[in-house]
Order: sequence, then C-alpha cells, then structure tokens
Amino acid sequence: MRLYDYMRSTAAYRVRIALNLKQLTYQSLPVSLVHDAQHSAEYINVNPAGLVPSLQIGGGVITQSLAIIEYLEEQYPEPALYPADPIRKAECRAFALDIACDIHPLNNLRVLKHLTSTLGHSEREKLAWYHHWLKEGFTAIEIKLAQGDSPFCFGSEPTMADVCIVPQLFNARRFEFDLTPYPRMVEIEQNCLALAAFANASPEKSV
Ligand SMILES: N[C@@H](CCC(=O)N[C@@H](CS)C(=O)NCC(=O)O)C(=O)O
Repeated sequence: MRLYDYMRSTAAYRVRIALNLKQLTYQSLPVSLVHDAQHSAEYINVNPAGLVPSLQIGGGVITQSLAIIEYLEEQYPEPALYPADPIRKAECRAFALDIACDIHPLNNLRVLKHLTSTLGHSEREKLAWYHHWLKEGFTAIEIKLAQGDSPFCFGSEPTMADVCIVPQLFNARRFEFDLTPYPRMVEIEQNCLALAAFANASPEKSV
C-alpha cells in the first residue's frame, strides 16, 4: 500500500490516522505542496485532480481521503471507525462531512492561492476569509459536541469524526485561529493525541 502524502495536508493526515488506528503498514510517498509537486506530470498521472492524498493499492488508485478511509473500513473492519448504531453512524459520517465538505474545501491551498494570486486579495484578507469559514464550521461543531461529555466525538473510542477533527484543528492553529471558543473540540483533540495512532500521524512525525 502506497500513500501519496504530504505532512501538512489535512486530508492526508486523516488517512494516516486511519491507517495507524487499523495498524496497517504503508509506504509514504511525499508530494511536496510547497514545491507544487501535486501538479507534476508524474503525480497528475496518479491523480488528475492534483490533490493529495491518493492511495495506490492492488493495481488501483483511490483518491479522496474519505473514500480511502471508507475502503479501509470495509477491508479492515477492526477497530471500527463508525458507531454500530445506524443513526449514530449516520451522525458520525455527517460530522466528518461537516469538516471534509463544508470547511476544508473553502480553505484549501488552491483556494487561498486563487484569492491572493488571481483575485489580488492581500494576505490579511486571505486570513480573514480562512477565519470566517472556520468560525462558521467550528461554531456548529462545538454546539454538537457540547451536548455530550465523552472523551471522543462519539463515545469512548475514536471514530471517523475524530479522524477528521484533529487535522482540522492542526490547520486552524497554523493559520493563527483562536480556539478559545471551542473547548470541547480542543479537549477531544488532546484525548486523541494521547493515542499513538494519532500522535504518530502528526505532521511533525511525517514526511
Ligand atoms: N476532498 C479531498 C481534498 C484533497 C485536498 O484538497 N488536498 C489538499 C491538501 S489538504 C491538496 O492537495 N491541495 C493542493 C492544492 O490545493 O493545490 C480529500 O479529502 O482528499
């Protein structure tokens, strides 16, 4: 199994966590977003969208972090990344989508670059854009999480929701976003990072 990876990519970080939780070994192939390697002919051949991560497995290539993790979940069901109860499972998936579909794409590198390089916005305006969408998304997530007091988003074990929340918080700090209004998110993040599967997937420990 080969993961086209980049240390600070939040989407790749999700996959690294899931691979670690399932104790799967893989080869990490760095695609440097700083050096625009995602647009190299070699990588476009792997993923024409020019986005990481991609997982090369069994002669195929899976793109989209959530599709990769769902594949891993089907092939390697233990430990489960979703609650068993169907309603809780759908809630957990919705939680992951809150982050992966409604927050992350608005603040992705290519979007931020387009704001400054093409549309002429300043760095300050770029940051304001980033913070705006993060605040919208995080406010809703914090309300959901404040309804419970479990160590992880959906109980006593980490799930897909935690797999998505931890990288997004890492990214928020990178862009100097004040996390004071989100104590439940930060508490859950700390619980996750106490686990080796999360800690070992962190950008500091990655390629
Ligand atoms: N929905 C995709 C998003 C992938 C994505 O946007 N990856 C970012 C890094 S987190 C990327 O490769 N960005 C490169 C760019 O914007 O040029 C997924 O979940 O895999």
